[in-house]
Parts: sequence; C-alpha cells; structure tokens
Amino acid sequence: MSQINPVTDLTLDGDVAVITLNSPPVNALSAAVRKGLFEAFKQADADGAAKAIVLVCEGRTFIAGADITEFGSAMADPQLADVQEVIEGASKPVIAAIHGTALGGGLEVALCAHYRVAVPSARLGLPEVNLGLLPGAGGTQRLPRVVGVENALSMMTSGRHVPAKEAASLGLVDELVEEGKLREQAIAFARKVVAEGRPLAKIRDQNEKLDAAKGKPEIFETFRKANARKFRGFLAPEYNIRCVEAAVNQPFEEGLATERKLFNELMSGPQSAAQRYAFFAERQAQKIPDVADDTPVIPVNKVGIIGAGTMGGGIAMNFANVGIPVVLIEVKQEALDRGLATIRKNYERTASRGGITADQVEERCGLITGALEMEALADVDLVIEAVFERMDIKKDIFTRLDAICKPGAILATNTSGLDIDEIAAVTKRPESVIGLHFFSPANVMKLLEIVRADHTSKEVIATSMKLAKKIGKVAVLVGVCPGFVGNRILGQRQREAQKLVMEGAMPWDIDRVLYDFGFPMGPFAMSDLAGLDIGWVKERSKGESIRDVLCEMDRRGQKTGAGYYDYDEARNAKPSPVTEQVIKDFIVKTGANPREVTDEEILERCIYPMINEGAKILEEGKAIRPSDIDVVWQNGYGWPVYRGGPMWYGDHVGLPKVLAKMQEFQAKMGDQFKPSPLLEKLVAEGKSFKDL
Ligand code: 3H9
Repeated sequence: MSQINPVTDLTLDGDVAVITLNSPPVNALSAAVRKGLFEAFKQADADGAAKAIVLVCEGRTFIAGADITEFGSAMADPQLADVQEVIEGASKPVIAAIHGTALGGGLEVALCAHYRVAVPSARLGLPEVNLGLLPGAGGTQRLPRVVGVENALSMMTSGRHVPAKEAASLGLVDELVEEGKLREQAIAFARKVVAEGRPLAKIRDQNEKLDAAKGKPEIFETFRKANARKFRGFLAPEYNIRCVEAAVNQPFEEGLATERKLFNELMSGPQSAAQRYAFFAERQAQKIPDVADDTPVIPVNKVGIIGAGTMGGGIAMNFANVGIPVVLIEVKQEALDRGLATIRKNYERTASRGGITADQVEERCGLITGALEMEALADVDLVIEAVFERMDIKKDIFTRLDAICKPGAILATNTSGLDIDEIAAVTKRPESVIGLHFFSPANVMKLLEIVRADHTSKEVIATSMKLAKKIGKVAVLVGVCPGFVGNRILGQRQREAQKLVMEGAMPWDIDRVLYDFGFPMGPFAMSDLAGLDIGWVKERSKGESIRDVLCEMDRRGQKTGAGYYDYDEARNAKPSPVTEQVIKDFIVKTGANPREVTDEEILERCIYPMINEGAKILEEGKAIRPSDIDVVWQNGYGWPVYRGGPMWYGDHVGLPKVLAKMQEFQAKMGDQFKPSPLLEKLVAEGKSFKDL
C-alpha cells in the first residue's frame, strides 16, 4: 500500500488498483483531495500490474462535491478538470464505487469514470442549483448524455439526490452492489469488465440521447413554462437549462466552454453568494455555543401530541414519517376521528402523486393512534402541546402533564409566541420544558423554532436539535420573547403594511412590491389565503379596522371568493373596487391624509424595520447569531434565499443606509422606528452584522 498524501491511498488488490479517499467529513474536492486523486490515478495508470482502477471513499460518503469553502478564491492546482482528464483518459477501466452521496463535483468525477457501481442506499445528484450555481466540471454536458435531456433538466434544476436504484434505471449506475460490500464487489465488477473486454466507456463520446433532442427547442420552452413559478427570481435554474441546450447544440468541448462561462458568471454574482451563505448558515445554526456536540440525548421512541387539529395532525405526520409512533390526544371522539381522517387523506394525496406507496400510507397511519385521555401519555418520551393560544389552557395542560408523564420526558409547547417560562413554571420540572414551534402546514414547512426557556436543560435542547434533523426540519434555537424570532419580525412588516394602506397605498401595490422582491406572496394575498376572519369575532366586530369591515361584508378571503382581492372560480386574484372603496371610506372616516406612496417607500417601510427588529433580537440575545435569523426567514416566511435573509440583506444594502432611513422614519412617524442601539453601534464602528 502506498500513501499518496494524507487523504489518498493507493493499493493493489491482485490485479486491481484501489484508490481510497479519506477526507472527512464529506470527502469534498479540496486542494489536497484533487492532488491526491491526480497523483494516485497517474501512478495506477502507469502500474503494469493493475488492469483496472477502483475509486472508493472512506467515511460516511463518496465525494459530496467541490469544497465550497474554497469558493471565492483562486483554486490551487491541480484543477478538478486536470483530475478528470487523468481519470477519463486512463488506459484501463476506471470504476467509481459509490456509497452515501455522489454530489456535484463528486458525481462529475464519477461521470469521468468508465463505469459506476453503487450500494442501494447511495444517492446521486447535481445540487449546485441550490448554491445558485451550475455543475461546473462537465456535469451539464455529461449528465444529459447518460440520462437524456428531460431527466437531466429535472435533476439539475431541482438538485434532487436520486436514489441509487433509480439512478441505475436511468443508466447513471451500471451495477448495484450489496450494502456493506462495496469495495469487494466493485473490485469484482472491475475484474468482470476486464475479463469481458468491455470498452473504456467515455460519456463525452456518447451522443445518442442528445441526438434525440436535436431540433426540438420546444423541449426547453415547455420545461421553462412548466417551472416558471418555481424558478421565479432565481438565475441558476435558467443557466442550468442553457447548459443543457448547449450540450444538445454544441460539440462537447464547446459545450464545456459554455458551461465554464455561465458557471463563472453565477459564481461571481450576488445570488450565489447569498445561496452559499444560506448553506453554511443552516449548518451553523445547528451549533449551540454552550451545548457541546457530545451532550447526552434523550432517546425519543414514542411521541404524544395534544390537539388533533391541522397543526397537531401535521406535527404527528413528521414523526410517523420516520417510524416514530405517535399518540394523538383530543377531548372529543369526533374531533379525534376528524384529525385522524385528515392525516390519512394527506398521506393518500401524497401517494396518489407517487410520493409514497400505498403500503407506506398504511404503515404511517398505523403509527398514529388516538386517545381521549391524557393518561395515554404516561409512557411517551416527548409530548408536544398544540392547542389554542391561551395561556390558561396551556397552564392547565402542563400541570396535568407534570403529573402524568414519566420523569425525563420532554414537555414541549407549540406556542407561536406565548411566554414559555410562565408555562414551565407550573411544572416541577421546568428543565424538561421547551418550545417546539412548527409552522403550518407542519408536515410541509421546513422551519422549526426551538425555544429555549430559562431553565431548559442542555440535554433537552440537544435532543430537540437532533430530533429536528431526524424529521427533516431546519432547526433554529431562539429565546423566549413575544413572537420569538420569526413572528416578532413579521409583526413589523404587518404593521407597516397596514399603515401604508391608510396612507394611500393599495393592498395590491404592497403585495406587488414584496412579490417582486421575491416573496411568494404579499401580506394581503397571504391574509386572503389564510382567511381574514382568523381571530375575528362577528359579535364583537364594530367596523374598527378595514379587516373588520371586510369580514362584516363576508369578504373573508379566498374561501368566500373575496377578501382584499376578488377571486374568480379558479381562485385567480384581481384588485377589488369594493375593497378600494372600503379603504377610501375608512380613510375619510378616520380623517387620514392619503398621499402618493412610491414602491421604494413600500419596500423600505416593510423591510428596514424588520432588519432593525432583528438587531434588537440579537441585542437581547434571543437569537444566537444574525445568520440564525436569516435561516428562520428563509425557511419559515418565504424570504427569497437569493437575497440571503433580512440581516444579510441589511448588510448588502448597507447598514448606514438602513439606519439613516430608520432615523428619517422615526422623525416623521415616531418611535416605532427607533433604531436599535446595536444598529447604531455597528454603523458607528463601520461594521456589519456579519462581523458579529
Ligand atoms: C460543486 O460541486 C461545484 C462543481 O460542480 C464545480 C466545481 C468546479 N464543501 O450537511 P452536513 C460540510 S458545488 C465543504 O451537516 P449531512 C458541512 O458544512 C458542491 N464543506 O451533513 C458540515 O460542516 P460542519 C455540490 C461541506 O450528513 C459537514 O460537511 N455539492 C460540503 O447532513 C457535514 O455536512 C453540494 O452542494 C462541501 N461540498 O449531509 C453538497 N458539504 O460539520 C453539499 C458538506 O463543520 N452537501 N460540508 O458544519 C450536502 O448536501 C450535505 O452536506 C451532505 C451530507 C448531503 C453531503
């Protein structure tokens, strides 16, 4: 055996050279990895005793891509393209042996091998689009040659990690091998290739699948149209599509040049910078300074959920999806039956779209049982209370949980803003109490705000963070304050949006500005979707707000065919003359002075107070770092990821500008705009949030 460098070994197993890469955590293509591969492949190719070469990785995964931490600075030699050239140009068969994930540059390396084998649990993909990029190491030219144009477009613009079995059916994997026997079976496969005299299959030379798409530009137009909504605002999907067009219309080398040019454009642009920031921000959020990685975790083998409404049911599905049994508590049988039926319906809908199998529907529904008595929670490891936002009810529930649940069980509340310390105080075990704030629909939304109360133990925090990852959520640890991080910042935007209407902007003006900024919808369209009557009580309504008046007119949102907007049968929204008149009447009634409100003011009034509130949250220690706030807003509130998040955006607009505007608004409109001392301090010191 010879060690090529600290991360690469080369051994001879009989007549097969085996190159082993070991560069934790994910074997990313750092300078050391590139150098190790380059040298190892050259040596193996020159070694007359080796008839084939197998590339295999140690640790949890095959190569998971380029080393993203190297982006933004010049890459040391050898370049990835040099490594790929020695692999593809080898004089003997090269076999990539894949486990874990072969992603981005990792898959692009594997695509230069002459054959690929994988264990069934492996996943393959080109996820660069999620970093605002495109595969820049030939992936855009090689993938369509293997899987065809349509499949390549779909894989590259979604970044999906394709399971090995599916990859095999697409031709991306030549043979599936047994789990745990990758190395030996890859070597056996290599011997078979040699024995059968199979060719050195170079993907670059395979054009049949591209020929099938030649002269059919409609393939691309149809794809663009079908995904227009999903891609809106993002540059990278369109650039990925253009590269596949180049694969079809240009010879291989020219296609590579097009890929390189478009890759460089994306890499140097602001969108990719924001998306790469988002990647690391999400991972950084998992690190809690005073909760060590090795903090013991509480095994969670059974979960109880109180409340079988939309929220409770959605939460339950998260656990059933990963095989954890759930007991769902309701007060009345009817409500319980309704909750369980909704869960089944949701799973069946997913199955009908091919997301899961009919067996999985049964399996998952079978994991969720119902009960009418809280005593059924005696043996659960975690309870999540998901009932009305009323402190008295929550306190009553937690008093009872304290008496019923076993010692050490985690007692969580899904409150979206109530004081969790007050809730914890009714128990004799405040160390076990935590907030787990899911977002609706809880089975879909990625964000989980984990709310640390004064006495929450480190074990409970560590367990909640790990559990969040297990159920596929993006978790952010926040502190107790009204609305926590997400809703507290949202409150600023909502207040300004309402005020702007009284100053002369129409709801659709405000929605348009925020939509164009990149949000999936503006606050008024959102209200119409959710229902204007959430929290509205008919008997007590006295026309004191525009919302009251609209609800009194039975304009309660999409469900009644009208709200701020008018809706047609297909639920398409149109600005409403009725709403406009209601607003005008209301302005007259309150004696407000409407004026022309510019789009620029709408944006600044809605967004800058959010940045300012984020600064206050940091000052109070309710979020650990600015990027955590951004992770909350990207994953729970539709902040366009290519604009980083409110704090990142603040840094990029320039904090002096944000501060100056807040001061201007404060002078005109009062202390709601009072700048946070942290914002003032950062500006005075010439710093930005990223310096914190
Ligand atoms: C690319 O390849 C461009 C090419 O086309 C062109 C080149 C010319 N680099 O996610 P985890 C770190 S673009 C550096 O928690 P998991 C990560 O920060 C790349 N570091 O683990 C974390 O560090 P820490 C295309 C990376 O098991 C640790 O590894 N590839 C990279 O949940 C563990 O990560 C991708 O976009 C990287 N490429 O998930 C794949 N990847 O512990 C990106 C990870 O200090 N990676 N780290 O916080 C992933 O999707 C997931 O990490 C993976 C593992 C699925 C692999």
